[in-house]
Amino acid sequence: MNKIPLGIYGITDSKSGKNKNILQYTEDLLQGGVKIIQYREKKKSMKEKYQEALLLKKLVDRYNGIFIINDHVDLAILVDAHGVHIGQDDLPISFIRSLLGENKIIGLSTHSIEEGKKAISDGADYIGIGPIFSTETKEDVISPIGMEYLKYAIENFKIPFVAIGGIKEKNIESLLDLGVERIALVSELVGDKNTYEKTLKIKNIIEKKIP
Ligand code: TZP
Ligand code: MG
Repeated sequence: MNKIPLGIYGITDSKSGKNKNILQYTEDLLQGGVKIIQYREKKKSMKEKYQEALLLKKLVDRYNGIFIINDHVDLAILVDAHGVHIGQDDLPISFIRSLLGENKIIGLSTHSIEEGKKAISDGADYIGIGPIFSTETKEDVISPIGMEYLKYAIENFKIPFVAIGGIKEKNIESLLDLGVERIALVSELVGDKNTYEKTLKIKNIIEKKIP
């Protein structure tokens, strides 16, 4: 299923949002114009993740947004999320597809042209490409992948891809100028003292380039 919106891809993060309420900052993202939210919480118990994900799904539904669960296919099924986002070490896409069916979204993180091509042939609905710049948000982070893969994806890939990693207000235009249409920003938005204002500002920067 391919309905990955253009523009900002929002992701929850307990590190950047440590002094904030997850429902409040997610609503700020949605009010600021984000149409897709990924629930990505690495350190919480499954019980807590279930409770939060249920509430967030309801919230995102109110904004007609898309709600994606990181890592947990079971949780995605239980809260009727729109899909899951997985990594290279997770179960193969074909297994996850057999659990979720054709109508759910499966996104996969990729770091090289080879991983991108494989994700597409395996049936990913969209891919993440990154980290583009250095980031402290991801704990097991690898160094920035460089621009070659991103440029290759812009020229060749027919499925949606989301650039991620170290993307800030100050470097977003360089990506838009290359032709990137979907951009994940985590600490820049969740970590800002006014997530709503910051999101709106970045949404306006993007919309000048991709109306
Ligand atoms: N995957 C690759 S980089 C990253 C993830 C989840 C973190 C991006 O966070 P930030 O704060 O936008 O650099
Ligand atoms: Mg993962």
